[in-house]
Amino acid sequence: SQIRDKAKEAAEKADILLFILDGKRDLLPPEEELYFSLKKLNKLIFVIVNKVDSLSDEDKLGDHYRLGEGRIFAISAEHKRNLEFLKSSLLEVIPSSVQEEKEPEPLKIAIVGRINVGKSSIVNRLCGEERLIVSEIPGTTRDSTDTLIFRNKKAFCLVDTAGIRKLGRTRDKREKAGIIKAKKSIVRTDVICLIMDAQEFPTRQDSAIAHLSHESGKPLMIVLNKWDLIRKETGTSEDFKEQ
Ligand SMILES: Nc1nc2c(ncn2[C@@H]2O[C@H](COP(=O)(O)OP(=O)(O)OP(=O)(O)O)[C@@H](O)[C@H]2O)c(=O)[nH]1
Ligand SMILES: [Mg+2]
Repeated sequence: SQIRDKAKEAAEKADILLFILDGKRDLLPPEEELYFSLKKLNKLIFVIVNKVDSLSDEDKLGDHYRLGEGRIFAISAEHKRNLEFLKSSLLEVIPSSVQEEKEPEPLKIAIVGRINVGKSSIVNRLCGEERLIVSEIPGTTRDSTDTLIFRNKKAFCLVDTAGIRKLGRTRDKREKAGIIKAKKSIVRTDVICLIMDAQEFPTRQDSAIAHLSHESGKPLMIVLNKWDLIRKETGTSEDFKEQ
C-alpha cells in the first residue's frame, strides 16, 4: 500500500499522467478502478498499452479500449513499436514554453552505501518530503531513482541507489541488477556521497565502495549516518574522524 500511496502522490503532483497497461494480459478490475480514481484528478491521461509487439497483438486488445475514452497507445517498449508516435503526441500537449527552457544540466550526486544505512532517508530529508520508500528491511531500494532538489535557484540531482553488498550474498535477480546499477551510478554522476552507518563503521564493504569512488576520480563526500545511536563523549567525533 506504500507503493500505491506513492503512486497516487506522484499523480497528484503531475500535469500529465501516463497510465501503463500490460497488453499481454486482460485488463484487471483494480486497474480499471485505479484509472477511474485518477480520472477524478481532472488531468490529461495517456493510456498506454505496452508489450504490443506486433499488429496481431494489437488486434487482440479489447477491454483496454474501455479506458482512455477509446484512445489508447499500443506500444512495445522492448521492440520500440509506436514509440515515436507516443513521443510526438506527448510533445503536442506539452506547452512550448516548457520545451524551450534549456536549463543547465543539474549536478548529479550519487547517494551510495551498504544496505540499510539510511540512503533513501537522507534523500527524503534533503528534498523535504517522503519521496522514497524507507524501511528497516534491508534491501528496500531496488533501483536507482533520480530526485531533483533546488538550492539557491540551482538544481541538483540526487541519485538514490540500491544498497551495495556482495553479489554472492543475494539470490534476488532484481537486487543484483540494482547493485550493478548502483556501482554504475558512481561512474555517471559528478559527486559521490558515501553513506555509512556510524554504529558499524567502517566495514570492508564501506572500503570497497570508497575504493570504487576513489578510482572514479570524482569528489567523494563521506557521511556518517545514525549519529543519534552513538554514545557520545567529549572527542567522539574527533575519534571518528581519525578512523
Ligand atoms: N536511528 C536512526 N535510524 C535511521 C537514520 N536514518 C535512517 N534510519 C533508519 O534506518 C532504516 C533504513 O533506512 P533507509 O533509508 O531505508 O536505508 P537505505 O540505505 O535506503 O536502505 P536500502 O535501500 O535497503 O539499501 C530505516 O528504518 C530508517 O528509519 C538515522 O539517522 N538514525
Ligand atoms: Mg533505500
